Amino acid sequence: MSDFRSGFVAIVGRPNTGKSTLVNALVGSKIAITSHHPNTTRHAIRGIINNANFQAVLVDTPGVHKPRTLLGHHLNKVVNENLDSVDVIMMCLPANEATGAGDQFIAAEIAKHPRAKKFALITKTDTVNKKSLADRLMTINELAVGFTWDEIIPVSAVIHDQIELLEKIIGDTLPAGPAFYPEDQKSDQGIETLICELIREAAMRDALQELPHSIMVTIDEMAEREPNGTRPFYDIHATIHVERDSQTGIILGHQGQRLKDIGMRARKDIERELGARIFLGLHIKVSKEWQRDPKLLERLGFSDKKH
Ligand SMILES: Nc1nc2c(ncn2[C@@H]2O[C@H](COP(=O)(O)OP(=O)(O)OP(=O)(O)O)[C@@H](O)[C@H]2O)c(=O)[nH]1
Ligand SMILES: [Mg+2]
Repeated sequence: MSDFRSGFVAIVGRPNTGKSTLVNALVGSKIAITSHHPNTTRHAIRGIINNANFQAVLVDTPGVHKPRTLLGHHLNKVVNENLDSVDVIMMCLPANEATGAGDQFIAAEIAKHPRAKKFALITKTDTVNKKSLADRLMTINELAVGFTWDEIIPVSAVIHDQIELLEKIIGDTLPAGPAFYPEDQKSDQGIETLICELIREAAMRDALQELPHSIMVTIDEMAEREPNGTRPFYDIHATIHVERDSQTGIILGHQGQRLKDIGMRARKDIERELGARIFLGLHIKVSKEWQRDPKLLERLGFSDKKH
């Protein structure tokens, strides 16, 4: 009998705690966009670790927070739905931040899933010294009320510290079972979604305070050109949606320079992920209050039925 192992691992935590960066490090490929702004991740994204002895399906989730908009409610719902059926729950707690009410809320949610193994990951360990890490360990231990952490593992995705160890622990923890996805697949995300995400990441990068939350990206058209050379060539037209008229100017920048920079950055990332050359045409549109519009949210995949 084969001793192959497989299973689902949910990555949860407050916004900005390093969940997506960690998933990318574990999968070894950029499948989820990251930024220093909270609430970067908006959908549950599956990233797949394919090892000779196991397949782990990591579910990167949106950071849990107090929702202020319909989108915010959907994000929290996505997390809860994803906790129901997983084998392992990993909660990310940054080494350089204290435990807060949000963490207690998440820990209480985790406690409702007795079947799942529970890991606390102290993320961003490169930002603190040994002494603070030891203190942080104590507070994280106390966070588990009504359950105990199966492991508390300090990691740094940025300097790749303890990532291999974490991968090994995940593999050892999963139950016996066959692979869920083909072994060359790294994510469940469609290519068009990934393209939208990479454009959103580029647009978010130097954006100020609340603008990142207002940005949403859709693809208008994507077509492959007649083959001419060794690498495929795609024409892609996408729209960057913002919520207010004033935000159009911010995205455009002086003489359209900011939009050009966004396009250049996104094009590089997309070409790398597609293994193809592309033309990227970016357009800006004001979609007022899209975060509060149930119809628009549903079109974007934030419906009650899907997640
Ligand atoms: N120094 C350091 N920074 C990190 C590390 N991991 C993530 N970060 C930074 O922390 C910020 C947030 O990272 P994300 O991976 O986007 O966090 P997230 O938890 O997915 O955030 P949401 O999707 O908004 O919930 C980014 O600026 C990352 O570069 C780490 O190991 N070390
Ligand atoms: Mg994220």
